Amino acid sequence: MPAQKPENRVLDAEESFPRERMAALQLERLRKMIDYAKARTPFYEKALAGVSGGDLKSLDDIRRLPVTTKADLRDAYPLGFMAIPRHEIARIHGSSGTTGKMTFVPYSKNDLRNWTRLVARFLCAGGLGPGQLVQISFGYGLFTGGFGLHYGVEEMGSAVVPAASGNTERQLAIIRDLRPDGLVCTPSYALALGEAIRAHGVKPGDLSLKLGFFGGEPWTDEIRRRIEEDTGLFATDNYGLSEVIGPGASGECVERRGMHFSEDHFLVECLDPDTLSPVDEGGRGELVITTLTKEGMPVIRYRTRDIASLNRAPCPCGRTGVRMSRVTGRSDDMLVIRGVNVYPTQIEEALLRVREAAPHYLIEVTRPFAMDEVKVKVEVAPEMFSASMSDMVKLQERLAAAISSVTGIRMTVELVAPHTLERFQGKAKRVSDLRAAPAGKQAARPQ
Ligand code: DLL
Repeated sequence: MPAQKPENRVLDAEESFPRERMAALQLERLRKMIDYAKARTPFYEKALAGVSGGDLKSLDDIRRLPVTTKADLRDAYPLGFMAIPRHEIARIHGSSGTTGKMTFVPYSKNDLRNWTRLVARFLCAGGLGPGQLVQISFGYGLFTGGFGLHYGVEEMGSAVVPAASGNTERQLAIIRDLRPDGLVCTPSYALALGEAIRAHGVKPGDLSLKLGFFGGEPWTDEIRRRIEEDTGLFATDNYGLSEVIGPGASGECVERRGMHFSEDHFLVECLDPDTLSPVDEGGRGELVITTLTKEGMPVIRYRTRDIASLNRAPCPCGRTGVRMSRVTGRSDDMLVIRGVNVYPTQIEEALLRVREAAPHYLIEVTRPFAMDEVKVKVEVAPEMFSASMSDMVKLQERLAAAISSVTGIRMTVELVAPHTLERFQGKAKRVSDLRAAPAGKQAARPQ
């Protein structure tokens, strides 16, 4: 049953501001933000020495300011970027990141109000109206997903089932018995839930689910198609990161041609990660985000490490907010294989072109002789699992060819039995990096 496209509705006037009006608002807020951050945080007092907000004559002048990195935040651990007195903190979230120390993010009362509204904006954009019931299967905790979505759903006048993440059988019982209209989780968990729904023999037409709001990690259109096939819902993507707010930085409308940024709260640039100069209009680059209204922890030109492109063309939905493409990867996830840059999402895209492969895979990276070597473990789809050796060899060959056509590189493909790879309840971990394994675990370099 094809997912039904919801009606297009817009929550706030700012979402459809003419671009010039938005640019004027951004410049006014940016100037204030520079002075605010300088006056209240030692980091920006130093980094922005000699600059004041009034010096910026246009938004392009932001390029004269230095960038802020995750390492800068870590150096200021735990709350060195906080710009409000301790008694004004309304909440603290955090992100563990893939490596290293946690980052804590303090919010003021106003920040929480803005955040709630920003989440409601993308929920509305993706089809949620008042009076609906939404199951939130994100973790509730330091991670911004659970609480962020929770208050956004309530802001929309809808109700929440705070299912939190994990316990797939219980999630399915809630879906079956409470009949929610919407589902919120990571795309990889939606995939796992869809798979479990299918395994229970439930047809999408028997489910109540109509809308899915998925985010927190990269995914592809092919994964979206599979989730929709298994569940019958209409799935939209939304993006954000704790350092700038959490979910709610951008989200898809029902056209699903990119995620609209809320530009009244964020100024977004797309830069070449090596030179930090702007990429050509529509080109891929690293998103660099400046918060325009954040009080608790403002960031100026924060390097997200997320690679995507920006599109300023008008959208049929009427929103004018710049649209970002899907994130194709994080610049720190990039693998260099025999000199070629490859992102895990490219490998995913290739695998999912082959119907007999299940959308469950693990990329194992080793560095036996100074170059990255990649082995891709792929589950065979249960209905395709065959005892015939020659069919399996052919499938393996087709997968290797698909990967090679997308990435330009031959990789070793290993087929594994259905349901043998790990399923994820939060963000998926699809790359197993064994390059830093202790000496002796990997082959010695030949002389
Ligand atoms: O993941 C915030 C969030 C929660 C967004 C729920 C959407 C839904 P962090 O844990 O700080 O915050 O991780 C942020 O996750 O820099 C991206 O690399 C990745 N990410 C988030 N959303 C998407 C998305 C939350 N829609 C990091 N597509 C970001 C691709 C995403 N990557």
